[in-house]
Amino acid sequence: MPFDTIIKSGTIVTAADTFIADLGIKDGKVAAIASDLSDAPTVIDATDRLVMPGGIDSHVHIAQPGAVEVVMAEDFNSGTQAAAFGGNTTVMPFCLQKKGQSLREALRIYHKEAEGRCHIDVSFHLILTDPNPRVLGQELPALVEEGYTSIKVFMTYDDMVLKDRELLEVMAAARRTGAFVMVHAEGFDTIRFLTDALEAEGKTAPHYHGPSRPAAVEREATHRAISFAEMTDVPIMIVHVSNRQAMEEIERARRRGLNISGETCPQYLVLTEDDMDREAMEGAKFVCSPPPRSNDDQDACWEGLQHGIFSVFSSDHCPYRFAEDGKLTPKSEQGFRWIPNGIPGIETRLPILFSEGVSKGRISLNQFVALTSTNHAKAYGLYPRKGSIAVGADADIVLWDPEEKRTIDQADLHHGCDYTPYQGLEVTGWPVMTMLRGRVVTQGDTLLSHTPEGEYLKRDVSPFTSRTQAL
Ligand code: DUC
Ligand code: ZN
Ligand code: ZN
Repeated sequence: MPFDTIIKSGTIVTAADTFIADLGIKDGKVAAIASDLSDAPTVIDATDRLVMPGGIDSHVHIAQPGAVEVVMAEDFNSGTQAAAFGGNTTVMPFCLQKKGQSLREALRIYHKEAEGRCHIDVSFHLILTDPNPRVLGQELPALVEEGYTSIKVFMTYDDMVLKDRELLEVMAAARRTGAFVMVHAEGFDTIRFLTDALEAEGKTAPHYHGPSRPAAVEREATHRAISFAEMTDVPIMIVHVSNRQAMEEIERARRRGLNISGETCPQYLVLTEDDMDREAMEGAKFVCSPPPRSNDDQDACWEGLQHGIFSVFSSDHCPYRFAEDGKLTPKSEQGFRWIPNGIPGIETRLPILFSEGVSKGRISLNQFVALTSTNHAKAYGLYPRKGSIAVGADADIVLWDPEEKRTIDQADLHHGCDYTPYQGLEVTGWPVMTMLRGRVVTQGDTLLSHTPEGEYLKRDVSPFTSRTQAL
């Protein structure tokens, strides 16, 4: 039999094209795209459905340890299930190196957590918090060779921040090894200075998280990171960009010919600083970094998506329960400084961008696919195996009902968190089936992959960095 499965009469959408066709799947790969396929034991009618490459969420945190009393509300089982229900087939969580720890030891722990628990494919970025000569000179080159081809660095947080010299050393090592650097661009000292000043005035409610790290903090760090990338001649990705000023830094750098990429996230499109100003500790549910900002900043994030300043749209899923082990530790009640930074969003990323973007006419269907799947695969070395619908690619597919109307409700979600910051948001468009390598993982509200079939993905070096190396 030529095919295992045929998806019939769907509207296939890639980053480039939209057309009605049948799609034949064999041995987990797309085997044919044609006008009238037949001969398969399973035929799925996709009339009036969009058939798109499964979402790739290249920025999620799963089972990542935080401060001592805080627990992340997600393991690889719940996180990858929720991702599948949200139309995703690959996620890229972070593997956090603790100070003094080797990268290999950090990876051993994360692989153990993920092994056998993933319902979709997974690949780790490395967070470098201790970039000593052994890490940069020996471990990193070997790990890049082994398919760990991206690293994240932080310009803030007590236990993660890198000094400017360290940032430069990491970027120089990236230049040598081909690792692609993702930057959390907020300045440590500026945040500390403003936080201390706010606390001295008794301003400790969750709402003050925003003023403790205003747009200028992010703009300054973005500018600094871009300048360092220019000096060391490496492409970088500025992640979770929240505002106009930071977006314009990236835009300016790109106009000058620098290979700087940008990422934004749902929270910067549909939440604002006012959400952190809700009664009592409710505002803590929206505390993430960078924080949600103004309506004008939302507009800027849309402009960045529309004009390609941002090439990837990720969730930055970083879930902490609204409970004693998450947002509401005894310390958090003393002041916003102690509220864990991060919100859930792995399951709602695609519906939010589809509804606010495609259904409301802000972006095209093809831009939607590029921003949620294709560009992630390209930037992080998974293309063309992932990120498109093409003969030979993995049959990672989401079937989408563009007309389905839903109101986002925590009761319907599958993540490990006990709330969603998007509660009550009305959306048009919802994933109705997610397939991983030709096998149905979720259909409607049912999980069909009872045995997790997700694989760990080794990645090629990013084409951005391989071009740099070739210079
Ligand atoms: N950075 C992230 O990437 N995620 C959550 C918190 C943070 O600071
Ligand atoms: Zn970050
Ligand atoms: Zn993050």
